[in-house]
Amino acid sequence: MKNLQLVLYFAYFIGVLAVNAFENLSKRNTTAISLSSTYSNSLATFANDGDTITNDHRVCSHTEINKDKAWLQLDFGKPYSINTIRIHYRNEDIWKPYRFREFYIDMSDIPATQSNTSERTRCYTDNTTYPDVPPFLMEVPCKLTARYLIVETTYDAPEDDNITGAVLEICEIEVFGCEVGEYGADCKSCIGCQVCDITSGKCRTYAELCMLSTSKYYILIY
Ligand SMILES: *[C@@H]1O[C@H](CO)[C@@H](O)[C@H](O)[C@H]1NC(C)=O
Ligand SMILES: *[C@@H]1O[C@H](CO)[C@@H](O)[C@H](O)[C@H]1NC(C)=O
Ligand SMILES: *[C@@H]1O[C@H](CO)[C@@H](O)[C@H](O)[C@H]1NC(C)=O
Ligand SMILES: *[C@@H]1O[C@H](CO)[C@@H](O)[C@H](O)[C@H]1NC(C)=O
Ligand SMILES: CC(=O)N[C@H]1CO[C@H](CO)[C@@H](O)[C@@H]1O
Repeated sequence: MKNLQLVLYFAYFIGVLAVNAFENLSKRNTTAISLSSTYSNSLATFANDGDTITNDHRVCSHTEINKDKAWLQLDFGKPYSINTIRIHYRNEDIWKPYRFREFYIDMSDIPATQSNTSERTRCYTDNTTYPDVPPFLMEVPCKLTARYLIVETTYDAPEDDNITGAVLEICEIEVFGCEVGEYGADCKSCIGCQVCDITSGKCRTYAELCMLSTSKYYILIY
């Protein structure tokens, strides 16, 4: 079992190096991270401190209980072009990612405190239904350009006996992308135009970058 875990961890690590040479924007010193509310000492910054431990909620971000909505927001300070997002979710022996069902990810130029979902662009919707749980480690494609990235949920997990409402418990979020006007894993300048598709480098209009999202399938990292 230990060996298997080691092999899987190694495979994951190779995956990180091979697939994601894109810059990890959540760690930039110009990126601000925030939560809709904070449970105990489980601050938003636990989700971008580089610590990817998922089996100890004390080192994860955690929103307050008994709220209708829970979100985690990354403010990049200006629009960036995103390629993929990797989320490490709380996953303890006694507490699986029940509250992670039906989460969604939006991008917007309006912050979460001021926007409703109709003013954002959806890049991912989880459709996990009870009693299944989403994978605690997942990489989601999100090819959009905007200033704010919002992971949000209104889901009320049935496993929460005495607690109602939505809770988010993100242990780490890594966002891989480039400056607007760059593409490819090493973030090269677009050729022959101002803005282009982040993976192919094909010239696009800025409006297209803010609307096109081909994200549908997540990649399991195991
Ligand atoms: C932020 O990061 C950039 C690039 O790594 C660096 O040049 C700059 O000095 C940093 N600024 C602060 C305030 O740490
Ligand atoms: C969302 O915001 C828009 C613009 O402010 C507003 O017109 C609309 O009624 C809002 N929708 C909801 C469901 O609050
Ligand atoms: C839920 O509430 C009941 C009655 O107040 C209490 O006995 C029980 O310990 C609570 N369970 C949890 C998990 O807090
Ligand atoms: C979840 O369902 C919505 C609505 O049917 C769909 O647009 C979306 O692509 C689904 N998400 C995934 C990951 O399949
Ligand atoms: C979780 C985390 O910090 N991931 C990566 C973010 O980006 C930096 C620099 O590119 C990497 O060193 C981290 O491993």
